[in-house]
Amino acid sequence: MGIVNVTPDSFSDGGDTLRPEDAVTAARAQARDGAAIVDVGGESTRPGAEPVAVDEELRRVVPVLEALAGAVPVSIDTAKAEVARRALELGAELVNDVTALRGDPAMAETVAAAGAAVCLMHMRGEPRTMQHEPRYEDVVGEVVAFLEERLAAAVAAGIAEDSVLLDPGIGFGKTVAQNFELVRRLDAIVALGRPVVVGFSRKSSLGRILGDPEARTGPLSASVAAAVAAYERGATVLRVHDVRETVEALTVARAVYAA
Ligand code: HH2
Repeated sequence: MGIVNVTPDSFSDGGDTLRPEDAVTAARAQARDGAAIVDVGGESTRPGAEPVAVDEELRRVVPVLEALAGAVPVSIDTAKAEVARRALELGAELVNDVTALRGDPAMAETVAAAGAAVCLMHMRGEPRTMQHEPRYEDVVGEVVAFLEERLAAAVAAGIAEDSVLLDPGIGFGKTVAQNFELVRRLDAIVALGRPVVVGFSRKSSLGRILGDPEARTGPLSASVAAAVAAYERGATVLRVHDVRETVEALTVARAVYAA
């Protein structure tokens, strides 16, 4: 899954693809480079991010979705039902909701009515405050219990179980150690029986484990390593900014298994 952020403030690429034509070019390039789907987002969820109004989010993403319709498989990264509905009308196949259907009471019904797929992600708190001393007794157990409950809620709302993907939410209310523990013990999430999405790309835990305690991002090399580690533990969707390098690394990792 490639990432195209149509935002001025995303944590690693804010502003790079804010102009619709730049976002469309980036999405097409990611598809050419091997992305199975491109995740288009108009609101940053970085720690401390301020929410974006629905009109502004639509203004950012709709021209991009219109241009990509029918050409590139698209996922819409939004917590707003109105944005999801418009994106689904324009051909998006998947709603990537970092609130796992908790952010907007109309979201579950919107996804169900369209027969779309949905990614349910674990997040502690909300982006504005989520990194304020995250504490868990057992981070893996709590993430698994949360995802299990959200999967049941999605199915109860009429979303087909087969259409649900689950994501531990790397960096969303977790310490560096907790992020790595979630990848190390990914099998506990895989055991829920749904495809697992992991988004470790460029996240600050990668820069921090490399020795900079103040890092806001992590480098490409570390992002690729994290994607391969997650793949080897059962992740089926890797959400990444650098598609070509990740696809190459995953091709090699897969060849090891095939051999
Ligand atoms: N991470 C980000 C945003 N959306 N969605 C899922 N399912 N999983 C993730 O790990 C995830 C996500 C943060 O990355 P990015 O989109 O590059 O940054 P920003 O939220 O600042 O736009």
